[in-house]
Amino acid sequence: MRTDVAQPVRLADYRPADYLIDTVALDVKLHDTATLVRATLALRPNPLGRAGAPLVLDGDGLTAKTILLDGKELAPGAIFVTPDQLTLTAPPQQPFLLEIETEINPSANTRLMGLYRSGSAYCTQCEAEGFRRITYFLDRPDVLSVYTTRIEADTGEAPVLLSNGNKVEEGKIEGSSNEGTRRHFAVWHDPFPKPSYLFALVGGDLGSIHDTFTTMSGRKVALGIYVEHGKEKSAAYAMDALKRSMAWDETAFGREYDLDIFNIVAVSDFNMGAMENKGLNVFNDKYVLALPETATDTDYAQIEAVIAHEYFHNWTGNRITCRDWFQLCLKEGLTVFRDHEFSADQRSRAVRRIADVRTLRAAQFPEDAGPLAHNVRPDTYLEINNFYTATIYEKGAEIIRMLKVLIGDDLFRKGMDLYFDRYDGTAQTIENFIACFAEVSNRDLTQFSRWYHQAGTPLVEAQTSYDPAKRTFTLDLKQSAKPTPGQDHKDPFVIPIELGLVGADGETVALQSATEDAATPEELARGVIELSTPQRRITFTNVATKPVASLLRGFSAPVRLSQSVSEEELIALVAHDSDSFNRWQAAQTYATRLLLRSVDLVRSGKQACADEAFGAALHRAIDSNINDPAFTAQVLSLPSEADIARELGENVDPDAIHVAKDVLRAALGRQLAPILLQTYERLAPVGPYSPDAAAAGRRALRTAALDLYAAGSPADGGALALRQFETAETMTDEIAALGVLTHVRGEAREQALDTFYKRHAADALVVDKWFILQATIPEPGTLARVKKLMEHPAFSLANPNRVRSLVGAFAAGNQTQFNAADGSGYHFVTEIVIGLDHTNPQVAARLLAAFKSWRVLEAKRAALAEAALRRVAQVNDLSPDVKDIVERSLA
Ligand code: B3K
Ligand code: ZN
Repeated sequence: MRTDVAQPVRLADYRPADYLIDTVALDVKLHDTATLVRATLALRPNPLGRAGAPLVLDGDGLTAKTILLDGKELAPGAIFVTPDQLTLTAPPQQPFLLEIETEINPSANTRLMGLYRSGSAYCTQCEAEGFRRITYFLDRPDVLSVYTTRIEADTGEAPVLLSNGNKVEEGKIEGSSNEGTRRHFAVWHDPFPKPSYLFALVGGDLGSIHDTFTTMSGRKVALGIYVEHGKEKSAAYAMDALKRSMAWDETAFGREYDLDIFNIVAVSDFNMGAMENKGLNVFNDKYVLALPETATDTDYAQIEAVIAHEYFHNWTGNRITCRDWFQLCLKEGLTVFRDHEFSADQRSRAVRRIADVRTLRAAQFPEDAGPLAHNVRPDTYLEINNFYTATIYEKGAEIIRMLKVLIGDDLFRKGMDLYFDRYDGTAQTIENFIACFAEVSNRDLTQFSRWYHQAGTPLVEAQTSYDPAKRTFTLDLKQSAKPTPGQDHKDPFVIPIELGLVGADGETVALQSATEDAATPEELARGVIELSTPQRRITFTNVATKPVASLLRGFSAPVRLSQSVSEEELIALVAHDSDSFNRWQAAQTYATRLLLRSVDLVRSGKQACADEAFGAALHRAIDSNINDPAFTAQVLSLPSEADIARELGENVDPDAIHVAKDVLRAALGRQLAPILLQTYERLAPVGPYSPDAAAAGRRALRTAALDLYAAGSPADGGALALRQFETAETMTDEIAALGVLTHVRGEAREQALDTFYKRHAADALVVDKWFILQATIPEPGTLARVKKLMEHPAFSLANPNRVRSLVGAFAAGNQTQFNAADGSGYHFVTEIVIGLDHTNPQVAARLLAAFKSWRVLEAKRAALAEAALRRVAQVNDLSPDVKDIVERSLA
């Protein structure tokens, strides 16, 4: 752990490196406690750097064994070495070679950054600053080098040796017998210059599956996925997703794979989802392994998305990388946008959009509304690992999507082509990226770029009025944004608002506008209004009867929309809007209003309310979307408790929200019982499992129907769930049934949980689902249950997936118990954070971010949350990761 007090890094201080490293030759002798790394770096002064500057290489807890400059030892005074830095005071001003030997202990690496062990395998994670835990280096993304990596290991312990690029040599080491062990080696060469964060190395006794992909120019690429022995079959879907991703990037973006080999390794100890190392992606096994009986449809969809995401990084991230970490969204936002588009093409575009927007609202909106809000392109950071956020990823993707909506599909593709052509092989900035689109579209995108530089979710308020005499329909739009940390004033954003007018009988009203408040012909033709001023009025003409405005279709901008629209009009939109996203949105808006009213009632000691008209609208939605079960399932899923908390925005009482939601679900479940039962029976599984979107959609609707039915009729619903639980052939059906059973207190629940564990005890990823279900039970006994589960042999604080499934799910997915009125939830989570900070600060900091919305809670809870955070802040020797989160949360 670092001992110095971390200083903030500022974008304004960026300057190019003083030296460049053209080639890196690594010789790694794997050993579980004493791995030797010999790095030979070919350095030269950077023409853009300061001539004669000292050479300062980054390290993190390193022990240097030997250091040679052009083959010779350095005189004292010419070199200073600490565990965290290596300085040559007066390095040569022409090319020179620096050889550094370090010894590292992968078994002691609990932070899972740098070289560490997962099970019996050796693996690496270098992004953002993990390479400096392997050797001293210019560990920054704008220093691009060609790597040759020789790995040596015991043949028995690590028969598989992988690194970036192509394998150029391998062999046995003769006479290597050391206590009877045999050693072997492999040499990998990656011809593409890359930053150190994309370096990877894996050694282990792993099983694998192999396939090939022929690129559009006819090159054959060998594909491999490496997994724990015995799990090979579970990697088949990931391989299929990989091949589809490779083909899609060729057609959608003209991007072809560039090496002869593409390997993926799945490991069970991993801080995040996966990592895009050049030619050697390393994955959390959760995003690789799937069989129908172990993985849900959601897991399959996530595997497809993450495999695609990491693969797409090969161009957006690897071939063109980031100049500095402030530009993180250049690769992440763009690559999320690309994986969203891929999933939309592979599945249902509307349903994917709904799912993506749900994620954005659940994860990014609260971040942007709280103390951890930051710009998509930040100006300063204390710990870069804390910036792998929903804002960088999801909002970053939304900005790209808006850009596409604004300039249109063709110019967007032209802009991307120009970006790839112009910047291939370089480390880039957001400005240079945006300039490509400005150039091809001939538009000034300066104001649009504010999306990168102003945090917070803008609010768009829309008022409409109809004048029957003039047959005009007037739309008044207003944008505003609340202050966020460090930003009191916000300049207007460019907000593309896709819209349509829905006539009284559901017909589409043609968009015409010819008054002084006119929309431009281009806006009318495309149905996209640009709101780039604080207010704008648009008058539509020739409107025969009063229409309903369907605004922000497809969620065309990441804003909050407040629209003057009646409940009857919302119901009309649920039935008739030609934009599926807005059909779903209208139902969500209706439910949200209902729930907000209900929360008020509960808090003033009255009964929560329901609404028959809404039930009737849902009934019609089930009937009329009979051919789109995936969509109908989304309509039936009410806003989450966190959604309601966010809408309230202040004085939040999670218990009242929970009661309101329970009452509404129960009422809807009773009102819709016949059609829910009928839907449930109609969609019973037929034939073998297939993970495709259509089949998954049928299962999703069946699950939603069971869930709502059981909310209204717990006894009957429980019986159905039990039957499903006992006969389920897929994890999707099994866990859906267990979810219903888990929400009813009693013996049946405990028995079902027990049975589930016994069935799946051998599969850690399935046991994670068991942890999640229990951690999210919304009743007072849950904290005690979670604490008890921490003693369970299947739980381990050393494994990030386990921590996220039990403690993370409790903190982020159990609104009432994490926010329990006695502060017990806060106390528990902060205790874990403090403990975990010693071993894995990244995971600890992530967990602590669950407090991001503490300021919107009602006063008593807010005070308890603040006290818990203050206790963390007072701990000595906090990691920069946790210190940064706690300080920003309290600021
Ligand atoms: N680039 C990695 C994330 C690295 C996180 C470092 N703390 C995965 C991804 O976004 O594809
Ligand atoms: Zn990424």
